[in-house]
Amino acid sequence: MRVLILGGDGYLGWPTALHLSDAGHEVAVLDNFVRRQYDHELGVRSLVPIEPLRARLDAWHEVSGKRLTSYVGDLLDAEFVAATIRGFRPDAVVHFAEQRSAPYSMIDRKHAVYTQHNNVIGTLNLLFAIAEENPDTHLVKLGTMGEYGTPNIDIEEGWLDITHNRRTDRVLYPKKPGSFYHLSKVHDSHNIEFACRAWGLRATDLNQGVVYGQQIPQTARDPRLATRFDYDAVFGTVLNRFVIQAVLGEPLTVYGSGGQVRGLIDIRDTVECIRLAVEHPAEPGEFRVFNQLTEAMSVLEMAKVVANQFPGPIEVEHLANPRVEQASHYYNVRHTGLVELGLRPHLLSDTLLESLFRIAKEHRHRVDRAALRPTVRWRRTSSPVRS
Ligand code: NAD
Ligand code: USQ
Repeated sequence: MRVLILGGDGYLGWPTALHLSDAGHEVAVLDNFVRRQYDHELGVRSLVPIEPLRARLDAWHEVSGKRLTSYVGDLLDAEFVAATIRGFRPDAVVHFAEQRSAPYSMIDRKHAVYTQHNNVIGTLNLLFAIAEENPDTHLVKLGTMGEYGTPNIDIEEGWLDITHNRRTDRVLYPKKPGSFYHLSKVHDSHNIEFACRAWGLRATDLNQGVVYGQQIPQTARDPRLATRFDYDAVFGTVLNRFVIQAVLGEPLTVYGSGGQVRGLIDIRDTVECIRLAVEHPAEPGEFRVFNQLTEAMSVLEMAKVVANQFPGPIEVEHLANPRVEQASHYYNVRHTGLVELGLRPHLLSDTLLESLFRIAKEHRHRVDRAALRPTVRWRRTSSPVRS
């Protein structure tokens, strides 16, 4: 299949491109490198050094004999998006290309507006380009489990059958997201569902949990193929941060009591879920939703898993929670769709974190410890990005 990966220079987009190329698909990547600019803005860098896209593409050609096509440009440029769809004529478009940090979206008004504009308008431009240029294209869109929040009822896969005053209907599952970033994903989901209904587009919305890990077999084939590994309080995700904090001998920063539960997924399962979604497209007019997580765990349990596996003493520090989130709550998520398509998950409980500790150790000299402490506070309308 011909697959276009939007955000193909990012943490997840790059390994996904290699995984799909290795599986025999004809792959193109598109990116505007804005993620590399956020690093400059925040004064941080990926723990593992990453090559420029051009060097990555050459390295993949050298080790695999396969070439990926690249498109450099912005999803906010509607003509560029349309021309890319017209030129590459993808069977599937995998859309990772959004500002994806909740703390970044909560820095201040400017960052909130940027996040929603970039994400919502970029996705709208894409929907119009697909509808006008190649409406049979299957859109595989990265959503997030955070769209649902933490409701006191079971979380279904995107849709909910409800009976109200003796009448029954199937509605999009109610959303209660916890940041302006997570809200941007809710807005996207509604726009995509409408485009499926109005124009007969086919789409799969993947509500993914928090990703951990840094390597997949394809990126491990050459150091020039490495993907990024973020540890800072704005872009680092919780488990990756705990691993790096452990290696540095820093306390694991649990926000609040750590009772908040989140869905988790190993990066090796992320790329496999995308392959499964691409190879089993939604029907024309269908807005299909999968919950892309493999297990759910409280933040304190995650800290305990890291502490138990780390071969040294670990301190857990409970910080006053900078976010607004429920400290203890019900959490029960259905996530059977991808397993039915053939996913065989790597569970954290069974995975050795040893290789992640090794990667973190190798690059620990690149860490800026000051960037580990959270400074963005949800209850304020403006926060500094450094303490
Ligand atoms: P990332 O920031 O590393 O990658 C996103 C890429 O998209 C970057 O390379 C960036 O330059 C590019 N991009 C952003 N806006 C663009 C635009 N307007 N035009 C062109 N390119 C643009 O993020 P990631 O961690 O790889 O996440 C990818 C997707 O998966 C995001 O949509 C995110 O919301 C979702 N997701 C991530 C996680 C996680 O834990 N990392 C979990 C659930 C969902
Ligand atoms: N947390 C800590 N300590 C830390 C960092 C985080 O306790 O040092 C807690 C947070 O309070 C939160 C949880 O860990 O309860 C997850 O935080 P996170 O920063 O790892 O993840 P989040 O902000 O939710 O965002 C990440 C990705 C985002 C994706 C989302 C999936 O950055 O792109 O959409 O995970 S989900 O969480 O399912 O919405």
